[in-house]
Amino acid sequence: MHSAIDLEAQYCAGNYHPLPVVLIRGEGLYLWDDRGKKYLDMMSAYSAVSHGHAHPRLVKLVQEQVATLNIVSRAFHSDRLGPFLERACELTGLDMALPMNTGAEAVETAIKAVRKWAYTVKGVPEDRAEIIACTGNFHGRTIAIVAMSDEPQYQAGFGPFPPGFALVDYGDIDALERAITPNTAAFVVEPIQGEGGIVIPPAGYLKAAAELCRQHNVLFVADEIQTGLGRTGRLLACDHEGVKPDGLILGKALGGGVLPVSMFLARRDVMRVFTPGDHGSTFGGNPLAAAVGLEALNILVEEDLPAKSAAMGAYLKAELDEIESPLIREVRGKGLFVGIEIDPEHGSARAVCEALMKRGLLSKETHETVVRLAPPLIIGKAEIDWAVRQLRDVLEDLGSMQLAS
Ligand code: IF1
Repeated sequence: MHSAIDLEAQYCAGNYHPLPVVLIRGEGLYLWDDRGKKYLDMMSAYSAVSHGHAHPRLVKLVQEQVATLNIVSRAFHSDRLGPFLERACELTGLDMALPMNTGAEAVETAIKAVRKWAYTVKGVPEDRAEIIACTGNFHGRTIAIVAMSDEPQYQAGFGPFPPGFALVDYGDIDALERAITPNTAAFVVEPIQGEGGIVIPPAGYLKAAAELCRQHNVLFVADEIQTGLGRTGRLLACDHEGVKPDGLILGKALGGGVLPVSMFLARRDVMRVFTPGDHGSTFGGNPLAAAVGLEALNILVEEDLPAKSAAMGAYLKAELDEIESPLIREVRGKGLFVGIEIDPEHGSARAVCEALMKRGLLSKETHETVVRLAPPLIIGKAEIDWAVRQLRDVLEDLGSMQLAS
Protein backbone atom coordinates (compact mmCIF):
# COMPACT_ATOMS: atom_id res chain seq x y z
CA MET A 1 0.00 0.00 0.00
CA HIS A 2 1.21 3.51 -0.74
CA SER A 3 2.38 5.58 2.21
CA ALA A 4 0.44 8.53 0.69
CA ILE A 5 -2.75 6.45 0.64
CA ASP A 6 -2.00 5.15 4.15
CA LEU A 7 -1.57 8.70 5.42
CA GLU A 8 -4.85 9.79 3.86
CA ALA A 9 -6.55 6.75 5.37
CA GLN A 10 -5.19 7.68 8.77
CA TYR A 11 -5.66 11.46 8.73
CA CYS A 12 -8.24 12.37 6.07
CA ALA A 13 -12.00 12.18 6.63
CA GLY A 14 -13.57 9.45 4.52
CA ASN A 15 -15.82 11.78 2.52
CA TYR A 16 -14.60 10.49 -0.83
CA HIS A 17 -13.86 7.10 -2.41
CA PRO A 18 -10.90 7.98 -4.65
CA LEU A 19 -9.55 5.64 -7.33
CA PRO A 20 -6.34 3.97 -6.04
CA VAL A 21 -3.87 6.37 -7.75
CA VAL A 22 -1.47 8.91 -6.21
CA LEU A 23 -0.96 11.86 -8.53
CA ILE A 24 2.19 13.95 -8.29
CA ARG A 25 2.34 16.10 -11.46
CA GLY A 26 0.07 17.58 -14.10
CA GLU A 27 0.78 19.31 -17.39
CA GLY A 28 -1.70 20.07 -20.18
CA LEU A 29 -3.92 17.02 -20.74
CA TYR A 30 -1.74 14.71 -18.69
CA LEU A 31 -1.21 13.63 -15.09
CA TRP A 32 1.53 11.44 -13.62
CA ASP A 33 1.35 9.20 -10.57
CA ASP A 34 4.02 8.46 -7.98
CA ARG A 35 5.19 5.44 -10.00
CA GLY A 36 5.84 7.49 -13.12
CA LYS A 37 2.69 6.26 -14.89
CA LYS A 38 1.14 8.81 -17.28
CA TYR A 39 -2.61 9.37 -17.53
CA LEU A 40 -4.85 11.23 -19.96
CA ASP A 41 -7.09 13.37 -17.75
CA MET A 42 -10.69 12.93 -18.94
CA MET A 43 -12.11 14.41 -15.72
CA SER A 44 -10.46 17.88 -15.39
CA ALA A 45 -11.27 17.93 -11.66
CA TYR A 46 -15.04 18.00 -12.36
CA SER A 47 -14.54 20.62 -15.12
CA ALA A 48 -12.30 22.95 -13.06
CA VAL A 49 -9.28 22.29 -15.30
CA SER A 50 -10.69 23.28 -18.70
CA HIS A 51 -7.47 25.13 -19.54
CA GLY A 52 -5.35 22.02 -18.96
CA HIS A 53 -2.96 21.49 -16.04
CA ALA A 54 -0.31 24.16 -15.36
CA HIS A 55 -1.23 26.31 -18.38
CA PRO A 56 2.03 28.23 -19.14
CA ARG A 57 0.33 31.63 -19.18
CA LEU A 58 -1.31 30.95 -15.82
CA VAL A 59 1.89 29.62 -14.24
CA LYS A 60 3.72 32.76 -15.38
CA LEU A 61 0.89 35.01 -14.19
CA VAL A 62 0.81 33.35 -10.76
CA GLN A 63 4.61 33.54 -10.37
CA GLU A 64 4.49 37.28 -11.06
CA GLN A 65 1.40 38.10 -8.99
CA VAL A 66 2.27 35.88 -6.02
CA ALA A 67 5.55 37.81 -5.68
CA THR A 68 3.65 41.14 -5.92
CA LEU A 69 0.35 41.15 -3.99
CA ASN A 70 -1.88 38.30 -2.80
CA ILE A 71 -4.32 38.74 0.10
CA VAL A 72 -5.35 42.16 1.39
CA SER A 73 -9.10 41.54 2.08
CA ARG A 74 -11.84 43.74 0.62
CA ALA A 75 -11.26 46.25 3.43
CA PHE A 76 -9.12 47.91 0.75
CA HIS A 77 -9.30 48.20 -3.04
CA SER A 78 -6.76 46.49 -5.29
CA ASP A 79 -5.67 47.07 -8.89
CA ARG A 80 -6.76 43.56 -9.89
CA LEU A 81 -10.42 43.21 -8.89
CA GLY A 82 -12.08 45.84 -11.11
CA PRO A 83 -10.57 44.68 -14.42
CA PHE A 84 -11.48 41.05 -13.62
CA LEU A 85 -15.13 41.80 -12.84
CA GLU A 86 -15.40 44.19 -15.82
CA ARG A 87 -14.23 41.41 -18.15
CA ALA A 88 -16.58 38.86 -16.61
CA CYS A 89 -19.55 41.21 -17.00
CA GLU A 90 -18.54 42.13 -20.57
CA LEU A 91 -18.34 38.46 -21.59
CA THR A 92 -21.57 37.34 -19.89
CA GLY A 93 -23.77 40.39 -20.45
CA LEU A 94 -24.57 40.86 -16.75
CA ASP A 95 -24.17 44.24 -15.06
CA MET A 96 -22.34 43.50 -11.81
CA ALA A 97 -20.54 40.67 -9.98
CA LEU A 98 -19.74 39.64 -6.41
CA PRO A 99 -16.47 37.64 -6.23
CA MET A 100 -16.19 34.54 -4.04
CA ASN A 101 -13.94 31.45 -3.89
CA THR A 102 -15.81 28.16 -4.15
CA GLY A 103 -18.92 27.37 -6.14
CA ALA A 104 -20.99 26.79 -3.04
CA GLU A 105 -20.08 30.22 -1.69
CA ALA A 106 -21.23 31.80 -4.97
CA VAL A 107 -24.48 29.80 -4.80
CA GLU A 108 -25.04 30.95 -1.20
CA THR A 109 -24.42 34.51 -2.39
CA ALA A 110 -27.08 34.01 -5.05
CA ILE A 111 -29.55 32.68 -2.45
CA LYS A 112 -29.00 35.74 -0.26
CA ALA A 113 -29.25 38.12 -3.24
CA VAL A 114 -32.53 36.73 -4.59
CA ARG A 115 -34.10 36.62 -1.13
CA LYS A 116 -33.15 40.21 -0.31
CA TRP A 117 -34.33 41.28 -3.81
CA ALA A 118 -37.67 39.54 -3.11
CA TYR A 119 -38.12 41.48 0.14
CA THR A 120 -36.79 44.89 -0.87
CA VAL A 121 -37.72 45.06 -4.58
CA LYS A 122 -40.52 42.56 -5.31
CA GLY A 123 -42.31 43.16 -2.00
CA VAL A 124 -42.47 39.56 -0.73
CA PRO A 125 -43.30 39.51 3.02
CA GLU A 126 -40.22 39.11 5.27
CA ASP A 127 -38.99 35.50 5.65
CA ARG A 128 -41.57 34.24 3.10
CA ALA A 129 -39.31 34.16 0.01
CA GLU A 130 -39.34 30.87 -1.92
CA ILE A 131 -36.64 29.53 -4.22
CA ILE A 132 -37.51 26.85 -6.78
CA ALA A 133 -34.86 24.27 -7.75
CA CYS A 134 -34.99 21.03 -9.75
CA THR A 135 -35.03 17.37 -8.83
CA GLY A 136 -31.60 15.85 -9.51
CA ASN A 137 -29.88 19.17 -8.84
CA PHE A 138 -26.42 19.71 -7.48
CA HIS A 139 -25.49 23.18 -6.29
CA GLY A 140 -22.95 22.46 -3.54
CA ARG A 141 -22.63 21.06 -0.04
CA THR A 142 -23.60 23.79 2.45
CA ILE A 143 -26.61 23.32 4.74
CA ALA A 144 -28.81 25.79 2.82
CA ILE A 145 -27.80 24.31 -0.52
CA VAL A 146 -28.45 20.69 0.49
CA ALA A 147 -31.82 21.88 1.77
CA MET A 148 -32.63 22.14 -1.97
CA SER A 149 -31.29 18.65 -2.75
CA ASP A 150 -33.37 15.53 -3.36
CA GLU A 151 -30.33 13.24 -2.99
CA PRO A 152 -30.94 11.51 0.39
CA GLN A 153 -27.23 11.01 1.03
CA TYR A 154 -26.51 14.74 0.75
CA GLN A 155 -29.00 15.42 3.57
CA ALA A 156 -28.71 12.31 5.78
CA GLY A 157 -27.45 13.23 9.22
CA PHE A 158 -27.07 16.93 8.51
CA GLY A 159 -30.51 18.31 9.44
CA PRO A 160 -32.36 20.46 10.31
CA PHE A 161 -32.57 22.44 7.09
CA PRO A 162 -33.72 26.00 6.44
CA PRO A 163 -37.18 26.35 4.81
CA GLY A 164 -38.03 28.30 1.65
CA PHE A 165 -37.05 25.84 -1.06
CA ALA A 166 -39.37 23.96 -3.47
CA LEU A 167 -38.45 21.31 -6.05
CA VAL A 168 -39.88 20.74 -9.52
CA ASP A 169 -39.10 17.97 -11.99
CA TYR A 170 -36.14 18.98 -14.15
CA GLY A 171 -37.31 19.74 -17.69
CA ASP A 172 -41.01 20.01 -16.76
CA ILE A 173 -42.18 23.53 -17.61
CA ASP A 174 -45.75 22.95 -16.38
CA ALA A 175 -44.43 21.85 -12.99
CA LEU A 176 -42.43 25.09 -12.81
CA GLU A 177 -45.53 27.15 -13.66
CA ARG A 178 -47.52 25.36 -10.94
CA ALA A 179 -44.77 25.90 -8.35
CA ILE A 180 -44.51 29.69 -8.85
CA THR A 181 -46.33 31.71 -6.16
CA PRO A 182 -46.42 35.46 -5.41
CA ASN A 183 -43.61 34.74 -2.90
CA THR A 184 -41.28 33.11 -5.41
CA ALA A 185 -37.97 34.97 -5.52
CA ALA A 186 -36.09 32.87 -8.05
CA PHE A 187 -35.74 29.68 -10.07
CA VAL A 188 -32.21 28.26 -9.73
CA VAL A 189 -31.24 25.73 -12.41
CA GLU A 190 -28.25 23.99 -14.03
CA PRO A 191 -28.64 24.29 -17.84
CA ILE A 192 -27.36 20.69 -17.97
CA GLN A 193 -27.27 18.63 -14.77
CA GLY A 194 -23.75 17.41 -14.00
CA GLU A 195 -23.90 15.26 -10.89
CA GLY A 196 -27.39 14.23 -11.89
CA GLY A 197 -25.59 12.28 -14.64
CA ILE A 198 -25.14 14.75 -17.54
CA VAL A 199 -28.89 15.23 -17.96
CA ILE A 200 -29.89 17.51 -20.84
CA PRO A 201 -33.37 19.06 -20.56
CA PRO A 202 -35.81 19.10 -23.53
CA ALA A 203 -34.94 21.65 -26.24
CA GLY A 204 -36.53 25.00 -25.42
CA TYR A 205 -36.90 24.27 -21.72
CA LEU A 206 -34.46 26.92 -20.55
CA LYS A 207 -35.99 29.55 -22.84
CA ALA A 208 -39.52 28.70 -21.72
CA ALA A 209 -38.47 28.72 -18.06
CA ALA A 210 -36.77 32.11 -18.45
CA GLU A 211 -39.89 33.50 -20.16
CA LEU A 212 -42.14 32.10 -17.41
CA CYS A 213 -39.91 33.72 -14.79
CA ARG A 214 -40.07 37.03 -16.61
CA GLN A 215 -43.86 36.88 -16.74
CA HIS A 216 -44.07 36.27 -12.98
CA ASN A 217 -41.29 38.68 -11.92
CA VAL A 218 -39.20 35.70 -10.74
CA LEU A 219 -35.42 35.81 -11.13
CA PHE A 220 -33.98 33.18 -13.50
CA VAL A 221 -30.62 32.14 -12.02
CA ALA A 222 -28.34 29.81 -13.99
CA ASP A 223 -25.81 27.74 -12.06
CA GLU A 224 -23.08 27.46 -14.71
CA ILE A 225 -20.33 26.49 -12.30
CA GLN A 226 -19.84 23.30 -14.28
CA THR A 227 -21.53 24.00 -17.65
CA GLY A 228 -20.11 27.50 -18.06
CA LEU A 229 -16.89 28.84 -19.55
CA GLY A 230 -16.93 26.73 -22.72
CA ARG A 231 -17.62 23.28 -21.23
CA THR A 232 -20.74 22.63 -23.40
CA GLY A 233 -19.45 24.24 -26.61
CA ARG A 234 -20.60 27.82 -25.99
CA LEU A 235 -19.28 30.38 -23.50
CA LEU A 236 -22.34 29.65 -21.37
CA ALA A 237 -24.73 26.71 -21.72
CA CYS A 238 -27.55 29.29 -21.67
CA ASP A 239 -26.17 30.61 -24.98
CA HIS A 240 -27.38 27.46 -26.78
CA GLU A 241 -30.92 28.78 -26.32
CA GLY A 242 -30.13 32.48 -26.33
CA VAL A 243 -31.23 32.74 -22.71
CA LYS A 244 -29.92 35.74 -20.77
CA PRO A 245 -30.22 34.89 -17.06
CA ASP A 246 -31.04 37.51 -14.41
CA GLY A 247 -28.40 35.88 -12.22
CA LEU A 248 -25.42 33.71 -13.17
CA ILE A 249 -23.11 31.62 -11.02
CA LEU A 250 -19.57 30.79 -12.22
CA GLY A 251 -16.77 28.79 -10.58
CA LYS A 252 -14.44 25.85 -11.28
CA ALA A 253 -12.67 26.76 -14.57
CA LEU A 254 -12.85 30.46 -13.64
CA GLY A 255 -9.79 29.68 -11.50
CA GLY A 256 -7.86 28.32 -14.50
CA GLY A 257 -7.30 24.99 -12.75
CA VAL A 258 -4.98 26.83 -10.37
CA LEU A 259 -7.05 28.50 -7.61
CA PRO A 260 -10.65 28.47 -6.29
CA VAL A 261 -12.31 31.44 -8.00
CA SER A 262 -16.09 31.91 -8.23
CA MET A 263 -18.61 34.69 -8.55
CA PHE A 264 -22.27 35.57 -8.61
CA LEU A 265 -23.21 37.94 -11.46
CA ALA A 266 -26.56 39.71 -11.77
CA ARG A 267 -28.61 42.57 -13.16
CA ARG A 268 -27.83 45.88 -11.47
CA ASP A 269 -31.17 46.06 -9.63
CA VAL A 270 -30.48 42.65 -8.05
CA MET A 271 -26.84 43.23 -7.09
CA ARG A 272 -27.72 46.62 -5.63
CA VAL A 273 -29.54 44.93 -2.73
CA PHE A 274 -26.13 44.33 -1.10
CA THR A 275 -25.01 47.20 1.13
CA PRO A 276 -21.66 47.36 2.99
CA GLY A 277 -21.45 44.69 5.68
CA ASP A 278 -24.34 42.54 4.30
CA HIS A 279 -22.13 39.77 2.99
CA GLY A 280 -18.44 39.03 2.46
CA SER A 281 -15.49 36.64 2.45
CA THR A 282 -11.88 36.89 3.64
CA PHE A 283 -10.49 35.65 0.32
CA GLY A 284 -13.27 36.62 -2.09
CA GLY A 285 -11.88 38.81 -4.88
CA ASN A 286 -8.28 38.75 -3.63
CA PRO A 287 -5.72 40.21 -6.06
CA LEU A 288 -4.08 36.85 -6.83
CA ALA A 289 -7.43 35.15 -7.56
CA ALA A 290 -8.65 38.16 -9.55
CA ALA A 291 -5.46 38.18 -11.66
CA VAL A 292 -5.81 34.43 -12.28
CA GLY A 293 -9.51 34.77 -13.08
CA LEU A 294 -8.90 37.53 -15.62
CA GLU A 295 -6.11 35.54 -17.31
CA ALA A 296 -8.34 32.43 -17.33
CA LEU A 297 -11.06 34.43 -19.13
CA ASN A 298 -8.53 35.91 -21.58
CA ILE A 299 -7.13 32.47 -22.43
CA LEU A 300 -10.66 31.10 -22.85
CA VAL A 301 -11.37 33.78 -25.48
CA GLU A 302 -7.96 33.91 -27.18
CA GLU A 303 -7.67 30.12 -27.51
CA ASP A 304 -11.38 29.98 -28.46
CA LEU A 305 -11.95 27.12 -26.01
CA PRO A 306 -15.76 27.14 -26.38
CA ALA A 307 -15.46 26.46 -30.13
CA LYS A 308 -12.85 23.77 -29.47
CA SER A 309 -15.20 22.17 -26.97
CA ALA A 310 -18.03 22.20 -29.52
CA ALA A 311 -15.93 20.62 -32.28
CA MET A 312 -14.11 18.06 -30.15
CA GLY A 313 -17.26 17.28 -28.17
CA ALA A 314 -19.18 16.50 -31.37
CA TYR A 315 -16.31 14.31 -32.54
CA LEU A 316 -16.12 12.47 -29.19
CA LYS A 317 -19.86 11.86 -29.12
CA ALA A 318 -19.88 10.58 -32.73
CA GLU A 319 -17.03 8.18 -31.93
CA LEU A 320 -18.78 6.94 -28.77
CA ASP A 321 -22.05 6.46 -30.64
CA GLU A 322 -20.18 4.06 -32.96
CA ILE A 323 -19.38 1.70 -30.08
CA GLU A 324 -21.59 -1.38 -30.02
CA SER A 325 -21.62 -2.69 -26.44
CA PRO A 326 -24.31 -4.20 -24.19
CA LEU A 327 -22.79 -2.17 -21.36
CA ILE A 328 -23.72 1.16 -22.96
CA ARG A 329 -27.30 2.18 -22.27
CA GLU A 330 -26.93 5.77 -23.57
CA VAL A 331 -24.32 8.39 -24.45
CA ARG A 332 -25.38 11.94 -23.50
CA GLY A 333 -23.57 15.21 -23.78
CA LYS A 334 -23.04 18.64 -25.23
CA GLY A 335 -19.56 19.87 -26.11
CA LEU A 336 -16.92 18.22 -23.93
CA PHE A 337 -19.48 17.46 -21.22
CA VAL A 338 -20.24 13.81 -21.87
CA GLY A 339 -21.79 11.02 -19.82
CA ILE A 340 -21.88 7.33 -20.76
CA GLU A 341 -24.72 5.56 -18.98
CA ILE A 342 -23.70 1.98 -18.20
CA ASP A 343 -26.45 -0.64 -18.07
CA PRO A 344 -26.29 -1.93 -14.45
CA GLU A 345 -27.39 -5.33 -15.75
CA HIS A 346 -24.12 -5.61 -17.61
CA GLY A 347 -21.56 -3.71 -15.56
CA SER A 348 -20.74 -0.81 -13.22
CA ALA A 349 -19.41 2.64 -14.06
CA ARG A 350 -16.90 2.25 -11.24
CA ALA A 351 -15.52 -0.96 -12.80
CA VAL A 352 -15.21 0.84 -16.16
CA CYS A 353 -13.34 3.74 -14.52
CA GLU A 354 -10.99 1.41 -12.66
CA ALA A 355 -10.23 -0.52 -15.84
CA LEU A 356 -9.66 2.73 -17.75
CA MET A 357 -7.30 3.90 -15.01
CA LYS A 358 -5.18 0.75 -15.50
CA ARG A 359 -4.92 1.75 -19.18
CA GLY A 360 -3.81 5.30 -18.33
CA LEU A 361 -7.12 7.14 -18.66
CA LEU A 362 -8.62 8.97 -15.67
CA SER A 363 -12.37 9.53 -15.50
CA LYS A 364 -14.94 9.25 -12.70
CA GLU A 365 -18.31 7.65 -12.23
CA THR A 366 -21.28 9.65 -11.05
CA HIS A 367 -24.27 8.03 -9.36
CA GLU A 368 -22.87 4.50 -9.89
CA THR A 369 -24.08 4.24 -13.50
CA VAL A 370 -22.60 7.15 -15.47
CA VAL A 371 -18.99 7.42 -16.65
CA ARG A 372 -18.28 11.14 -16.95
CA LEU A 373 -15.93 12.31 -19.71
CA ALA A 374 -15.00 15.98 -19.32
CA PRO A 375 -11.42 16.48 -20.51
CA PRO A 376 -9.62 19.84 -20.63
CA LEU A 377 -11.03 21.84 -23.56
CA ILE A 378 -7.59 21.83 -25.22
CA ILE A 379 -7.93 18.13 -26.16
CA GLY A 380 -7.38 17.17 -29.82
CA LYS A 381 -8.59 14.40 -32.13
CA ALA A 382 -5.56 12.19 -31.58
CA GLU A 383 -6.13 12.07 -27.83
CA ILE A 384 -9.85 11.50 -28.30
CA ASP A 385 -9.12 8.61 -30.67
CA TRP A 386 -6.79 7.09 -28.11
CA ALA A 387 -9.35 7.52 -25.31
CA VAL A 388 -12.15 5.95 -27.37
CA ARG A 389 -9.89 3.01 -28.21
CA GLN A 390 -9.24 2.39 -24.48
CA LEU A 391 -12.94 2.58 -23.76
CA ARG A 392 -13.77 0.12 -26.58
CA ASP A 393 -11.21 -2.36 -25.21
CA VAL A 394 -12.42 -1.98 -21.62
CA LEU A 395 -16.06 -2.48 -22.59
CA GLU A 396 -15.09 -5.53 -24.64
CA ASP A 397 -13.06 -7.02 -21.74
CA LEU A 398 -15.82 -6.37 -19.22
CA GLY A 399 -18.46 -7.59 -21.65
CA SER A 400 -16.62 -10.86 -22.32
CA MET A 401 -15.88 -11.29 -18.60
CA GLN A 402 -19.61 -10.91 -17.98
CA LEU A 403 -20.40 -13.55 -20.61
CA ALA A 404 -17.78 -15.92 -19.13
CA SER A 405 -19.16 -15.53 -15.59
C1 IF1 B 1 -18.32 17.27 -4.59
C2 IF1 B 1 -19.82 17.40 -10.18
C3 IF1 B 1 -20.83 17.34 -7.97
C4 IF1 B 1 -21.46 21.99 -9.22
C5 IF1 B 1 -22.51 22.88 -9.55
C6 IF1 B 1 -22.12 24.13 -7.57
C7 IF1 B 1 -21.08 23.29 -7.21
C8 IF1 B 1 -20.73 22.19 -8.03
C9 IF1 B 1 -23.31 22.70 -10.82
C10 IF1 B 1 -20.32 23.59 -5.91
C11 IF1 B 1 -19.61 21.29 -7.63
C12 IF1 B 1 -18.37 19.30 -7.66
C13 IF1 B 1 -18.33 19.18 -6.16
C14 IF1 B 1 -17.75 17.84 -5.86
C15 IF1 B 1 -18.07 16.95 -7.03
C16 IF1 B 1 -18.46 17.88 -8.15
C17 IF1 B 1 -19.76 17.55 -8.71
F1 IF1 B 1 -21.03 17.49 -10.67
F2 IF1 B 1 -19.06 18.36 -10.66
F3 IF1 B 1 -19.31 16.19 -10.39
F4 IF1 B 1 -20.74 17.03 -6.78
F5 IF1 B 1 -22.00 17.38 -8.50
N1 IF1 B 1 -22.83 23.92 -8.72
N2 IF1 B 1 -19.43 20.17 -8.17
O1 IF1 B 1 -21.16 20.94 -10.06
O2 IF1 B 1 -19.04 24.05 -6.23
O3 IF1 B 1 -18.36 24.38 -3.84
O4 IF1 B 1 -17.54 22.37 -5.09
O5 IF1 B 1 -16.70 24.65 -5.72
O6 IF1 B 1 -18.83 18.05 -3.76
O7 IF1 B 1 -18.23 16.04 -4.42
P1 IF1 B 1 -17.85 23.84 -5.15
